[in-house]
Amino acid sequence: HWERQYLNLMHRIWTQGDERVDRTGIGTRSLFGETIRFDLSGGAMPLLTTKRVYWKTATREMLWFLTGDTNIRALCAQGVEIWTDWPLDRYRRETGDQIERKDFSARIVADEAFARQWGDLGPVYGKQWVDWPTYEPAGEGLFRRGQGVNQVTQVVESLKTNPGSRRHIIEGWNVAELDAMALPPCHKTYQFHVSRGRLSCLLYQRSCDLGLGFAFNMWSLALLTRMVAQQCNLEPGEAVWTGGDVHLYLNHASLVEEQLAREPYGDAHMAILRRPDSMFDYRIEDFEVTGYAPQSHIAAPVAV
Ligand code: UFP
Repeated sequence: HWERQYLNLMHRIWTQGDERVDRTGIGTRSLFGETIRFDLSGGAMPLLTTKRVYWKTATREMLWFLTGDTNIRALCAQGVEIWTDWPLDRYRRETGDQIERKDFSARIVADEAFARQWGDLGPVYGKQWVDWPTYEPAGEGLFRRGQGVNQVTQVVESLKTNPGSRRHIIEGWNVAELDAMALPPCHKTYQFHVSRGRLSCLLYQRSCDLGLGFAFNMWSLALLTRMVAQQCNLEPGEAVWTGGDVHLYLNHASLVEEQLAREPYGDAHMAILRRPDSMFDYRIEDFEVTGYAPQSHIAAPVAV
């Protein structure tokens, strides 16, 4: 079962990882440079079965990235709170108001001006993916903003017209804008590859919280690959996940223990029920997952 790769990696990190103090102050055990592969043939999808993965939440996030939006408002309005902690943290720090997360989220949804002031994450994934900034000379050594680059459109186009290219890349790591982002991109580079009519994608993730983030990141990698494959009339190939600093937080001990005691079983599949006109026309109802019967959810704290 593909999930063995994940459980083995979890075990190796927990028992052999380098223990270090990280940015969050919680502490991690970590290994550097790891790969997990998944074969997407026949519609199979990499959903962990040793705990419930909320794939619809991750899918809503992917659709939100593709809109180019960087404000959490649209996510909160759908009950997706995976990005809420960052703006909430900033709001609490800057105002001293120790508002509850659910109240903060409700206010973001109800109050547009409040959302504009407090809900934006800066130029994170969505912005870089569909509107990477460019500059053009404006005379006297000055520059003005040019037309942004839609990397997603460009990759679909290049896959259709030049499938053999080695340059099919969507990049999130805009060095000049890192400081303005709530969190510098983790899943920073997606490279697509066509071989024998099959589309594969390799994700390079610079930093991975294996206990929480990975399940989402692996699903999203596969989802994006499936969507791009559909748009390019290619069969799904492999999803290849590569992590730089792959870690477990020290406060995830009970998650690790619980999950390593479980046995993976079953294979989830996903159908895309419609062929939307472009990468930007998918809706949550277009995705149907079957054969997913995971073991119960395992809660664990998120490091902000
Ligand atoms: N993280 C993930 N996947 C993501 C994401 C964050 O695993 O998609 F956005 C985790 C990795 C790390 C933390 O534990 O969030 C980011 O911290 P840093 O920027 O210090 O690597």
